[in-house]
Amino acid sequence: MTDPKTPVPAPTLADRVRAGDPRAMARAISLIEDDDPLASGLVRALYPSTGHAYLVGITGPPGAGKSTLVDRLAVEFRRRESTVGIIAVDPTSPYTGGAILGDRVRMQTHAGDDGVFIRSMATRGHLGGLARATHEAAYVLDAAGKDWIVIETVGVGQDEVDIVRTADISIVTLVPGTGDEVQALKAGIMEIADIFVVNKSDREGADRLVASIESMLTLEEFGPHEWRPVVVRTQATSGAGVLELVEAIERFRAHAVASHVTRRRVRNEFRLRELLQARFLEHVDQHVLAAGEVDTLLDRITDRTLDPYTAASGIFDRALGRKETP
Ligand SMILES: Nc1nc2c(ncn2[C@@H]2O[C@H](COP(=O)(O)OP(=O)(O)OP(=O)(O)O)[C@@H](O)[C@H]2O)c(=O)[nH]1
Ligand SMILES: [Mg+2]
Repeated sequence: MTDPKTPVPAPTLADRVRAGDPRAMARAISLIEDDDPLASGLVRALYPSTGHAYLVGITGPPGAGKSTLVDRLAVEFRRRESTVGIIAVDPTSPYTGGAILGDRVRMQTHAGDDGVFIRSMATRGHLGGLARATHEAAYVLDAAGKDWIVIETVGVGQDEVDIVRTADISIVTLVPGTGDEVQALKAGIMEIADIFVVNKSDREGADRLVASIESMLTLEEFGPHEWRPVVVRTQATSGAGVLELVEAIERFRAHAVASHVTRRRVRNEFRLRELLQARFLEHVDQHVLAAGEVDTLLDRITDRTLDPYTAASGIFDRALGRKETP
């Protein structure tokens, strides 16, 4: 029995997140985004409550209609009485008003609906890596009980591609008549697709794009797979094809139970390695390197009186408390 005079402790931020409080969720993600010292404790507290949500990664060239499509997906998930968290990794407007403005516009579609939570994340300024921050934000939404978490990234950088590659399902969005498929091939995002979306299928060239994706899928390096990627045509502005897309997602989800486990392991490996890297570098910065030492080393490496391997080995040995290599 608790003593009636003992005040009931105020709910922690983690408690409030678990209760699905949107303000707590927003605050939690901000802590993560800011690399706040409180963030790691928060993630630790939330982690046991994660693992329920299904993570949908969606990527593609800038302006392909990803956000419009994600909004439509959210509507469709809501119709099925599932809750949705959306993380838009914003490439264009880190720390400017752009992301926030975009959020506001998108929020309007789901205004007053607690079943949808939307958040933009800036790509720059994450000390521990963009993937880390995004995955931790996904933990927050997961712990808050969201059934689906959709992460939108522009398929331009390795970080962005990795985020989508390690989601439970990876969707690549392309647009007719823009030579997207060639670009996407170069960026290495064709290989990661479980589903291809040909959006803006109202435009000319949709048939050609579908055909060229299909023919690419017959190439050696794209198969044979446990799952053969499917191509879905959509028109995000009207919502045409979105039902087919959700059905394709459901099919993949039902089909790919085994690869689902593998994906999560890959994602966890990413997280673990990222954290180790960040921790090690932090340790080196704080406890190993003397003030101005990096500059001196860089000067020497630049004028070639020292090679980077020797420099790194020396720092590594000192970090481990070994005698410095001569
Ligand atoms: N004609 C046509 N326009 C579309 C379609 N889907 C989206 N658009 C338009 O394409 C433009 C870009 O849409 P967004 O949803 O912002 O695209 P995005 O891929 O999220 O863009 P970034 O996040 O900036 O890379 C908007 O003007 C949309 O209205 C479509 O199916 N057909
Ligand atoms: Mg967008």
